[in-house]
Amino acid sequence: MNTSSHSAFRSDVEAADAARRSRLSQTATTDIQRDLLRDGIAVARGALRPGQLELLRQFQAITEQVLGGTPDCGGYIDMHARPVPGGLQIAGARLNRVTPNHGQVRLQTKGLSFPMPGFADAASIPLLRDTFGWWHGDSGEITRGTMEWIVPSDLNHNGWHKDTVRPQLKAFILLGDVGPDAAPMYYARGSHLCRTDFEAEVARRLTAHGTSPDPSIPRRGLHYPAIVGGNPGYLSDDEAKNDPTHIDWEPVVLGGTVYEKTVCTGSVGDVIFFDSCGFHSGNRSQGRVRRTIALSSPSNGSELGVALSAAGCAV
Ligand SMILES: O=C(O)CCC(=O)C(=O)O
Repeated sequence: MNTSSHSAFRSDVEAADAARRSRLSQTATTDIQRDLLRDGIAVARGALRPGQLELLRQFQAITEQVLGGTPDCGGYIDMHARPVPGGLQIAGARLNRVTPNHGQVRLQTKGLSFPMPGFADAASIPLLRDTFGWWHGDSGEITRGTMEWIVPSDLNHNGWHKDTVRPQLKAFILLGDVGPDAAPMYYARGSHLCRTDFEAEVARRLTAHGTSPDPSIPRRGLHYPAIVGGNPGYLSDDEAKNDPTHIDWEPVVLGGTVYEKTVCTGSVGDVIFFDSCGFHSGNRSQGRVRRTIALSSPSNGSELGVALSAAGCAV
């Protein structure tokens, strides 16, 4: 893409985002939807009953057994399994450990050759379908799930960052209780609206570099992306406190702006929806393991497709 088509692309993407926000605010009917638009985050307590999570929780527990115990290091799980009548036959699972250890373990639906037991049932409850459907203007199908464990480590897996410059909905289902010692996520309320110069500056860095590491940005901090060279959506320690030693509910200062924050503690069955173009941060486990599944629907291409076509790009 040359410079002029890149600017045309940006302005079309911005127009598509503004159109989407306007559609969302006109069609919001629930408190969850209104909270999401205002704060960038909304918490639905007790959204899933224990019975609706049983298969997912059993699968997470069996994965731990096959691994030989609760993971003690961050990394990615490869699982070899196949569906058999009435269940799943698991031939083995392996944890590909990361160095340095950041404490985050992931098992992704997209890397499995079989449907993750319980995923479709949990993802199809009306609250999740309706919220994703409202957000994307479609049937609300959730296409991706990442089962996660956050285990104790010396390094935070994810300091303060924006995932994208464009609105993007994610949801966490808590598969176990999450107290302050189990790495609750932090979210800076209102930061998704990109109203301050600093928010705009981080969005500009992300637009310019995408997710490629940008060596011109100082990357200090006791969090994994700062050490391995994460993308410019991550804040360095001069801009944010990336590795708090204890969890608190005080406002947070990011790039000089003070935000109220949401601390994502909760009980099994709670669902936390958030717009990941706002600032959010992982935390280190202070002893207890966090068990969650993160849901998203990244295949939504309709509005981006319109913007790309308008900018003369093949889609
Ligand atoms: O797992 C967490 O606490 C942080 C999640 C996060 O940073 C993300 O989903 O982008």
